Amino acid sequence: MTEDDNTALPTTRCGYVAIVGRPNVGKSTLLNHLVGYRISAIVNKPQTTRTNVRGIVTKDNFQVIFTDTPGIHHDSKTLMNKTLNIAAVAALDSVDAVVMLVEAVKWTAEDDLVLQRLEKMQCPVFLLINKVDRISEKNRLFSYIDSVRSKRDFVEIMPISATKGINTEELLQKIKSLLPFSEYAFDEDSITDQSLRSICSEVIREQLMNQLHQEIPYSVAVNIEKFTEMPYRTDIDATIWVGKARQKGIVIGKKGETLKRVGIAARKILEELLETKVVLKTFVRVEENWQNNPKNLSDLGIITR
Ligand SMILES: Nc1nc2c(ncn2[C@@H]2O[C@H](COP(=O)(O)OP(=O)(O)OP(=O)(O)O)[C@@H](O)[C@H]2O)c(=O)[nH]1
Ligand SMILES: [Mg+2]
Repeated sequence: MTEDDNTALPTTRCGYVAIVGRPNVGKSTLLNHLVGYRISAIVNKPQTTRTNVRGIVTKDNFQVIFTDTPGIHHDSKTLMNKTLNIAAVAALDSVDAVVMLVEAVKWTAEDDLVLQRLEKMQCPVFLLINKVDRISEKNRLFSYIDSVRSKRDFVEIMPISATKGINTEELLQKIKSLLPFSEYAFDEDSITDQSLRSICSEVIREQLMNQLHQEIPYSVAVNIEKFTEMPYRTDIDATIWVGKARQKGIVIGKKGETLKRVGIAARKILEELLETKVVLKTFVRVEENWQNNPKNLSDLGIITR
């Protein structure tokens, strides 16, 4: 390399980071917090995220492209379950760093499964102990940190809170210091690879998952049939798929109450997101056993190839 080439090195840093962990540990919450936008669905139930979702942070002189992934889990009952695990592992391909999330102060068999998936990774792996805002006895946290130290050679073990933003700025700075010097891969104002249409579909699914119980949250999918942006209004028609005929009545609820609640909550969020009036129409359709149908999964963007 000549001296001239040296002086031509970019002063910016840019790189790719995968966010992985078992279901419900707070991966999507962390992504949304870091980006400062509601990109990924957040629900207090496992297996919320169904596709890899990119969120881009551009700050000072660096850019990080984070990928939020579906929770890595043991269940492989359906083709969708298997696809989620495959997607999470695929996100590890050619990243500059990985952040693995666990929940303070637990360690489960699925956390071990995540570690196994990371076994061959050569890049730095952070262990983030999330939800520390719930831990009042700090000694419990310290002994937990000690107990996880031997699990792998982590570049850093950090207690964080994705909801409260505890240590998240420190995390960004540590990630930054590991990134290669390079031009930005995306425009400075890009924040995601997701279309507005799919972000809106995820808002509706998030509200459905919040309102539904037992196996139903995992049996619904949302397909946007119409998304028409007009100067003062956006019209959205969404079809909610259920996997079995008996689930349709549960989603609609007595006198349509459940679906009405979901519609009101989703519309409120959509109006804030789109900064316009939203007319949301929802329809429920039985798409028998869609979780095992490759065509259905492909239409929903869950199978990408
Ligand atoms: N108290 C507390 N709750 C949190 C924190 N981070 C996330 N949560 C909650 O944990 C639940 C799961 O969060 P998600 O971000 O959907 O978790 P996830 O890891 O993306 O889950 P999957 O997509 O199912 O794999 C939600 O109820 C969040 O509000 C945190 O720092 N503190
Ligand atoms: Mg998620």
